[in-house]
Amino acid sequence: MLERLQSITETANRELESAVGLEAVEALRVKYLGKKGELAGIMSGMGKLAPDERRALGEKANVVKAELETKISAAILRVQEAALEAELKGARIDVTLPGRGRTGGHRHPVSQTLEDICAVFARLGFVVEQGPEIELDWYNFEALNVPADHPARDMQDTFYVDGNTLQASHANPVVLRTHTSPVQIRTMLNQKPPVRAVMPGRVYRKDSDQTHTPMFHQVEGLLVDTKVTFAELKGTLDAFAKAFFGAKSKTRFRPSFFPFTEPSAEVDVSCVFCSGKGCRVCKQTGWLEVLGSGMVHPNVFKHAGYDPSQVTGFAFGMGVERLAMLRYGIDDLRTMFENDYRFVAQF
Ligand code: 2NL
Repeated sequence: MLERLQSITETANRELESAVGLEAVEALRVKYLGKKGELAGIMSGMGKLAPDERRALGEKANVVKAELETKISAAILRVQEAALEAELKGARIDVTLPGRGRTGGHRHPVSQTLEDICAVFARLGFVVEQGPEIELDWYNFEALNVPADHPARDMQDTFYVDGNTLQASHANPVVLRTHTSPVQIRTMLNQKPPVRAVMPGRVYRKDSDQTHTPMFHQVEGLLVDTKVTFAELKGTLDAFAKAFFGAKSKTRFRPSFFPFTEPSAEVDVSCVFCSGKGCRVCKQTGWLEVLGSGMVHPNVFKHAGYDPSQVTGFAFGMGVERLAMLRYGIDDLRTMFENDYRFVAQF
């Protein structure tokens, strides 16, 4: 029996040394130390032996059992290390690599610019008003004194909403708003003067080329009170330009025309790239066009339920994509609409 115990120990050691994988080691543990294993087999036959033989065998069996347990633990460690080694070699995982950092989200440069424009006007006392992007023709054109034959009303320039494609056959066609001005009409119809508000949002025009997209963003503004003058329009928009483009910016007002304002002016800001010296961006003029503006036309007040003999006001509008491009030095409008994270993350 002692000899058999000795030979079991030797075989077990050999098998444990060459075992590959955790399962093989576990199988050997069951084979030698399990309830029906080799060692248990020897122990069960001990009853037939003489007492001193039994004691000698028992002592030896306990030693062998402890030895096997140690060897099995060592074998488990060995196969686990071998498995990790194989994984590292296969380059499936390199636990020594530093962790990958998480990139935060980014607001789109158009959103940032839109919010910044509104923030400047908020400091000047303007509130933010919003309204529908799908709008009745009346709010978008009629109330704004845009004549029926104005080219902006043409189906080639304006998106007419399904079921309203035959503009002439409908008393009140539905359009995608072409500017945020209808929000100003709605605001005036809903509240008495004074009004001091900016209207940011998406607008839609049937334009698509290098410098125009069918959807873009606008911020318009409206200030109505008694005795509002053109001087206040100039002061307000000059203050905006200095806050948005920098304190050294200058503005210039050029006569212009919009159906909804009279008089009307286009506002230029001294070129942000060359400080007015003349460069490629400002086409050597030293000026960049950034805003349209004017004194609210009396017909617009009438449509909005205000008495033009009692109130005056000024209004203005600007394109957000254009201001974002000037501010961040972006030269291709299309990058704004590609939703490429690598683009967005630069601002
Ligand atoms: C531009 C020009 C402008 C307005 C928008 C406006 C609105 C009402 C009454 C009068 Cl309710 N005017 N809006 C006035 C002048 C210019 O926008 O170039 N926008 C990108």
